[in-house]
Amino acid sequence: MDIGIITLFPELFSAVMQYGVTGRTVQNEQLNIHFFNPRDYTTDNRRTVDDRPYGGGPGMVMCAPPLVSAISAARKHLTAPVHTIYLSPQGTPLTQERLTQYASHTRLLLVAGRYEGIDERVIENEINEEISIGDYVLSGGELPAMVFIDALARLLPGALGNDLSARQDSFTNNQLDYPQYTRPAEYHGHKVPPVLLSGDHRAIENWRKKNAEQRTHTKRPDLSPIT
Ligand code: 4F9
Repeated sequence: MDIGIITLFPELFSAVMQYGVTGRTVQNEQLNIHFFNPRDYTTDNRRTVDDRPYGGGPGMVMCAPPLVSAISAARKHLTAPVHTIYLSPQGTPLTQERLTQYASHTRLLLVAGRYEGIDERVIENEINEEISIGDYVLSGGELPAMVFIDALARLLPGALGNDLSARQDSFTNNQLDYPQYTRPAEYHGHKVPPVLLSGDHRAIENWRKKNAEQRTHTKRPDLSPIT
């Protein structure tokens, strides 16, 4: 899979590119990440990427021309068509279900904004989909883009070394995961539920199913499990 990223701060992405499961997918080239920095597509001596909002008000807005030039360069490099996603609080909430769909796309382009946002005309003309990772405001789209990449990379074939663990994750079937335990079997007087030590696989499966349903109901009553 190829992912292009439009960002003023490509260095931030070392967090996902150099560590853990996501780092391994980059190392294996299951995931190829390509950066395009709008700063590199400016034409003035000061390399300006932002300006004051028309109509007044606080903060700055990312200008269309360097952003669109960076997007065009990315499309050319990735060979169009590329599904282009802008990470923003105005977007559709990201879900595990949507991520499983993106995992079969071969080319994605993520646009990370800074400041108060990007010129609306870029959204109208260049963006296929706006995605939000939650109802809060960050100082830029880079962290949401990294959240997106992390959640996606672990779904790529072979990324986990264990395909079962992806299917049993929280939110698969719109349900939370069951409780997990490991050694020691007793910790400060707290015992692991005995059924998990019983070796009775049917009983264990029933216990996990029941507990996943129970905790989804109590902790996340807004979720409707798919059974
Ligand atoms: C993007 C917040 C996606 C939540 C981008 C400031 C953002 C965001 N989900 N906040 N820039």
